[in-house]
Amino acid sequence: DMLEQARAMRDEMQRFLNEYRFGMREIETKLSILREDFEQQHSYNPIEHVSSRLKTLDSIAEKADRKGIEPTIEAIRSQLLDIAGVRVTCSFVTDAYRLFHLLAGQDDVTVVQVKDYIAHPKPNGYKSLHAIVEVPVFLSTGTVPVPVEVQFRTIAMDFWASLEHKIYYKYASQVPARLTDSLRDAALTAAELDDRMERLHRELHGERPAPIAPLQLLART
Ligand code: 0O2
Repeated sequence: DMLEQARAMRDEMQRFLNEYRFGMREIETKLSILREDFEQQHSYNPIEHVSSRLKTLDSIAEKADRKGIEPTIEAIRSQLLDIAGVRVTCSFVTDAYRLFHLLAGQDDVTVVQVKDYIAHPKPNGYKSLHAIVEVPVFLSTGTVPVPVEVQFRTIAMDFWASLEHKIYYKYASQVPARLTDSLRDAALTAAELDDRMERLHRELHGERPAPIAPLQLLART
C-alpha cells in the first residue's frame, strides 16, 4: 500500500545518501592521517582546517533539474558528482597541491576530474583546486565506489570565497559592477598575500625563497 511504498522510498533515499556520507568519512580519515603524519615528518601542520558537507535532497533535486539530469537515482549517481564535498584549507598554495597529490596518489583513490582554478581562476577571481575523487566504500551488501568533491584552497582563498558567496546571495546573483570589480581586486590582493606568506615560510624553513611571483598571479584577467 501507499504507506509501505513511502517507507520503501524513504529507506532507499537514506541508503543512497549514506553511501555519500561514508565516502566523505573515508576521505576525512585519509586527510587526518596525512595531516598527522605530515606534522610528525615535517614539524608543521599543512592543513588549517577541513570541513565537509552533504548536499540535501532538495539541493540535489534543484541541481539535477538545473543541469537537465533525469530525476532517477541512477542518473543522479552517475552525473551529479558533488553530493559529498570536503574542503581542505591549507596555509600555503604549495600545500594545497601537495595534499591533492598525496590523496590522489593513494591506491584506492581514483581521480575522476580535476579543475584547477588556482592556475586558472574563474573570471570573478575565484581560486581553489577542485578534484572529484572516487573511493570504495565497504558496505555489508558489497563494495560501492563513491565520488567525493574535494576542494583544496588557502586561508586567503577561503576568506575571499566566503565573502564572495555572501555577496552573491545577498544580491541574488545580480551583483553591482562596483562590487564585482572590488572583489576581483581583492582576489589579487589575496594572491599576493599567499605569495608573500609562502616566501616567508620558506625562509623560516631555510629554503631558498621562491622566485618572484609568476605573472599570472598579478595579471588582471
Ligand atoms: P556549495 O555550497 O559548496 O555546495 P556548478 O557551479 O556547481 O553548477 P560545477 O562544474 O558542478 O558547477 O562546479 P565547480 O565550478 O567545480 O564548483 C562548484 C563548487 O565550487 C561550488 O559548490 C562552490 O563550493 C565552489 N565555487 C565555485 N565557483 C565559486 C565562486 O565563484 N564563488 C564561490 N564562493 N564558490 C565557488 P556549490 O554547489 O555551488 O555550493
